[in-house]
Amino acid sequence: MTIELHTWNTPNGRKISVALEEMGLPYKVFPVDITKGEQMAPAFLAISPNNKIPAIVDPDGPDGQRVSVFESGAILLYLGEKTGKFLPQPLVMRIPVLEWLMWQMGGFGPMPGQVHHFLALKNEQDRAYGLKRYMDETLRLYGVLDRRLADHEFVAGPLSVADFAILGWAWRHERHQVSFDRFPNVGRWYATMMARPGTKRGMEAKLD
Ligand SMILES: N[C@@H](CCC(=O)N[C@@H](CS)C(=O)NCC(=O)O)C(=O)O
Repeated sequence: MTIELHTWNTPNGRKISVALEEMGLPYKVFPVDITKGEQMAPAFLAISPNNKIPAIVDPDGPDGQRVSVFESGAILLYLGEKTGKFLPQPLVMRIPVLEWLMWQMGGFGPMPGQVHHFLALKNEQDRAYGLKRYMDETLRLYGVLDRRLADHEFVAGPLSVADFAILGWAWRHERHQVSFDRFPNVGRWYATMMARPGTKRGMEAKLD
């Protein structure tokens, strides 16, 4: 049955369209225009109480029950559990997936997101401190990822939902003004990911 994807054309939204495409799950996009405040509509808040995209509704959830899920990390884990894809069962293999997924959710997203915010400010005084703080942290995180990918093809061993999560933000590297010249292993991983047909479809899906 078709999954409803309530989303917008943003890094957190792209994680889920990529995952759905890679998993071969049928889905229908329900755009939530966050530039017009549609994330505050009561019908959306009923499935996403934190008023942020993405959220999904699966009419064929556990025990055939309709279920909704918000928070992109929770959605990725749900879809991985549902399909048995990109989320290994053995705990020893699942640990790095959880680690790198949480790493993305806690840092490699919130930090470049702040860079996007401060870059857009006009007032130099308002801009300078925030931009330095969040750019330094964003570059540190890219360094962490680059070291990890130096001896791993994908971030958590086999391709996993953690790669989809990180890709959503790496996809916006030009917007947060990070060049892969400084992070060649990230560049290699990014090219591999973006060449995958499923990932490509997820990146090109119309979300707005
Ligand atoms: N931790 C959340 C973050 C989601 C998020 O920040 N979504 C942004 C777009 S990328 C949003 O909906 N912003 C609207 C708002 O803040 O009102 C997740 O990963 O799902």
